[in-house]
Amino acid sequence: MTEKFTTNDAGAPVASDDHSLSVGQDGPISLTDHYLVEKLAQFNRERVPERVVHAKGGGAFGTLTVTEDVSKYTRAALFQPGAKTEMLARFSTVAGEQGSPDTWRDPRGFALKFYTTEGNYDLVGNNTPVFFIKDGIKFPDFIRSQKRLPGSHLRDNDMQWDFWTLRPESAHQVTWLMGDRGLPRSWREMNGYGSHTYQWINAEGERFWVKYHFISEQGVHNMTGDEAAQLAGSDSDHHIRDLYTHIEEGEFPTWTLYVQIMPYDEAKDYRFNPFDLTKTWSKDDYPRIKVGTMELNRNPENYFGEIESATFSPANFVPGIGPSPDKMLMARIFSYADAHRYRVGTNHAQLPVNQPKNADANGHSYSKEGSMRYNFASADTPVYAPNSKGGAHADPERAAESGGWETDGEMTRAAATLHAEDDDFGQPGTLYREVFNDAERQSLLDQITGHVGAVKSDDIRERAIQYWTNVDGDLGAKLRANLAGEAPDEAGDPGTKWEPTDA
Ligand code: HDE
Repeated sequence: MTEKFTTNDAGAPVASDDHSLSVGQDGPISLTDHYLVEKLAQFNRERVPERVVHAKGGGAFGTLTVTEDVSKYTRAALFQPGAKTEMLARFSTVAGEQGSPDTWRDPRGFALKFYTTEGNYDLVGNNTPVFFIKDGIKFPDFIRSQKRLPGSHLRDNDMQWDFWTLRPESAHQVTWLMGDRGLPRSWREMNGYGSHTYQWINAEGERFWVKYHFISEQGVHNMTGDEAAQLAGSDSDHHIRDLYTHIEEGEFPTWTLYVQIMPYDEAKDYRFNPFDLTKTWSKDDYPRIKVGTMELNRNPENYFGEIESATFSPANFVPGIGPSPDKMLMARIFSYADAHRYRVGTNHAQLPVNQPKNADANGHSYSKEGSMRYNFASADTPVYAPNSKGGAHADPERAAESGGWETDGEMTRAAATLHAEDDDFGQPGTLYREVFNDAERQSLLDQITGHVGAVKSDDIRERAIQYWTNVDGDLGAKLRANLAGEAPDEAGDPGTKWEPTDA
C-alpha cells in the first residue's frame, strides 16, 4: 500500500500531527504554526446547523424500478415502463434534536430524491399518510408545541395536548402517532407516503390527482413503548444501525410503490376535500395501482457529505408531475429551499449528493456565483436571457407539463371549503374502529392514558378526554375511567398510566 503523507488544506505536506511549533521543546507555541491554527479553526466550523425538524436521521442510496405501465397517467420519465432511476432516501424522526434517540415516539420522515433524466424529483413524505395541520402558517406553532418549554427547556405534555386539542384537525395524525405506527421497529419495516395530493400530467396533457404509497416488503412491524424506551437508552442510533448493517450484509430493503389516481374532475365533488392533508382517500373509492419497486442497496460513503448535506425539496418537480392546491404543500414549496440556503448554503444544489445527474445539470441554469459556487459555464455563455448569443432559453411548450388548475375568488384568510364528509374526527374514528385491531386499539388506549395522564392542567386534560371521545365514544370513556383510576376490566392496567414524555 503506498505511504500517505498528511497535507494541510492547501495540499502542502505537514511535519507533525502531534506537536505544535514551539520555541524550544518547552517554550511558547508560535503563531506561525498555521497548521495548528488551520486544524483548530476548521474543527470549530465542522457543524452545519441541524435541520430545525427531522434533525436525527439516516439514509441510503438505491434504485426505483418501474415494473408496470402508468404512462396513461404521467409522462414523467422516471415513471415510464421499465425505467430504472437512481435515488437517495433519508429517514428521520421529527421533533428530536440530532443527538436524540431514533426510537422516540414520532412520525418518521420518508424523504426521497430521484436523480431522473429530466432533473431531480424529490418526494418528501412521512411514514403516515396524513399530517397534523391543514395550513403551513400553523407549522412553526405546531412544531414549537412538540419541542421544548422556553424556560425549563423540557418537553411538555401540557404544551402538546394544549395545541392538539385547540387544533382538532390534528386528531387523525395523533391517532397514528399514539398508535403502534408511532414506534416503528426499523425504517425497513414501515411504509412511506407522499401524504399530499400531487398532480400527474400525461403526454397528452391530461391531468390526474395522485397519492403515493410505498408499502414495505419487509412488512410493517413496530415496537412497544417499553422496547422503545429501553433502546432509547441502550442504543440511541438503533434505526441508523439497522439500515446500515442490513445493507452492508446485502439484505436490501424494498418497498412496492403504489399510487391512488383520482380523475381531475372528481376532486370538486369528492366526499372529502382531496387536498386536505389531514385526510386520506378511501382505497375503496380509489384503489391502489402498482407502479414498481424501490430498493435501497448502497450505504453512504460519508454521512456528512451525503446524508447531513442532502437537501430535499417538495419544489423539485419534473415534467409530468406538479403540485395540487394543498395549502401545506404550497407552503413547503417555499420553505425547504429557504431552509437549505440557510442550513447548507446558497449553492447547496451544487453539492454532489444534490446535483442533478442529467446531462444538463446546472449547465443551462442562469443561477450564478454566490457563496461556494464552484462550477460555471464557459466564458462565452450569456449570463442573461433573452440573448442573441445562443444561450439557453425557456421552452413554452413545456408549460403544460408542470400541471395546474383553474381557480378564482376574492383574496381571503379562511379555512378551505369543507366537502360533504369533512370533519376532524370521522377518519380518525374509522382508523380506530376499522383499521386498528384489538391489540392496536388497546395499545392506543394505554399510550394516551399515559400521555394524557402526565398532563398537569385539569382544563387541558379534560379537553384531551373530549378530543378522544370525539374520535370514539367508547375510547373516550375508557380513557376517562383510566385517568380516574377506575381501570375498566378491558383497559390497560393503571400501572401503565404514565410513560416518560419522550417515550
Ligand atoms: Fe417538513 N420541513 N415541513 N414536512 N419535512 C423540513 O426542511 C416544513 C411537513 C419532512 O430528510 C425542513 O431541510 C413546513 C409535512 C421531512 O432532509 C423544513 C411544513 C411533511 C423532512 C420543513 C412542513 C414533512 C422535512 C427542515 C408545513 C410530510 C426531512 C429542514 C407546511 C408530508 C427531509 C429542512 C430530510 C424537513 C418545512 C410539514 C416531511 C423546515 C413549512 C406535511 C421528511 O424546511
